[in-house]
Amino acid sequence: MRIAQAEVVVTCPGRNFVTLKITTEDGVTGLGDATLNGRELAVAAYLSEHVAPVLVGRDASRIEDTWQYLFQGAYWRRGPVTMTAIAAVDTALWDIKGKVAGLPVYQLLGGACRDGVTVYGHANGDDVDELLEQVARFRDLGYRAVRVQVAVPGIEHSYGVSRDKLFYEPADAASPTQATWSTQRYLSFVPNAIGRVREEFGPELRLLHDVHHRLTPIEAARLGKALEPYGLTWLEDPVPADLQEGFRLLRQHTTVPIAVGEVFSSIWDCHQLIREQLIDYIRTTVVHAGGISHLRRIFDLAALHHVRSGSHGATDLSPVAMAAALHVDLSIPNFGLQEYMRHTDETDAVFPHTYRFEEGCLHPGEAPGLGVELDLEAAARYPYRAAQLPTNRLEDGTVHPW
Ligand code: CS2
Ligand code: MG
Repeated sequence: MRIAQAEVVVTCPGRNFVTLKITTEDGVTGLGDATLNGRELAVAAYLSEHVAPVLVGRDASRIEDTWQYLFQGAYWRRGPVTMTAIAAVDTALWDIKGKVAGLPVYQLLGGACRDGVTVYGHANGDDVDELLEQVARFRDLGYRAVRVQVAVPGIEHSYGVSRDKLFYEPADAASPTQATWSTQRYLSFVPNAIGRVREEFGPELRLLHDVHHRLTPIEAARLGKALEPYGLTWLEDPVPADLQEGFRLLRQHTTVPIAVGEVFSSIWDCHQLIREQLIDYIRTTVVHAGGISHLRRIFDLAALHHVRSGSHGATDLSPVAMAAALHVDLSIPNFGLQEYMRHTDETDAVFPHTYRFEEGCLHPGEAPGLGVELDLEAAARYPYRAAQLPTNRLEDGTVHPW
């Protein structure tokens, strides 16, 4: 089963997506998401210039061998662009293997470990009252877990607060939007806001909060302690995770569960966090961390160390990545939670899919492969539009993590 063609499709049905489509000589097709928000064309060029030419003629059934060939063969290892490109190839080959076998990918991964994949949505508000309304809306839609974000008075463009409440798109301009940050204002406002949500919705609804890499370990420890009474499922990206041992300090001070990993591209970015049990949820994704094969490797290491999965699932990951994530989520023993931000109708029309949301859970469906297709005609109606993620500065003008 040789690969006959590998095409890169860039489309913008509301936001940019890069998709790799691999076709075998017998006409079986497989899809892989290759979207890296704000850097889409770098991955598209990596794939079309350097990867597609060496895929043609290779045996499509040799998934692990192809992964190793692309990873070790490039010499320049890791990094988000490389790992997103490899992920797209890996995912597309799993899709093909499933279609050839006539089985959904989760069956090839060992079969279902649960009936559905519990997901969380994003409730956010310009103030606490609007946040409470939005949490109620998500609860009424059937969600059992909700991420809560609120605008902090005095902070312009607070992270996680969106205009359209169902679809969150931070890459909102061709030149990065400028946001501001004040740790003092944030720490003095957010714990009470989350306390109000817990008080209003009772103990059962699972609540999460994303700090988006903005605190130092000791500041994050203060936040963690303040949030302990509200029983969060997780506190996400409390500090930038470049320094893995930085989490030790935070861990010594608080019992709030910690989740990190959406910006990681490999097991080497998180092995210390996992081995030392410095985190509770690893949030690597199928699209940015080397595909289904490498994500499984990370989650297997995590399973040994009491760490659960919590894959990133923002709107800037296409339905192809969402479907692939669901097959992995369904089949691993240490699944924790899956992020689920809905796509626009235009995106869903470009990527028709079999996964469905019911009573707070997603299920990938029973179609062979991933259960997602790419409508090329629809995709062609939405040309690429330059869009970058915001940057962030302190009140005195110093650059700070966004
Ligand atoms: C976020 C993302 O979903 C999340 O947890 O941190 O929205 C992130 O900001 C975007 O994926 C960046 O592209
Ligand atoms: Mg996040």
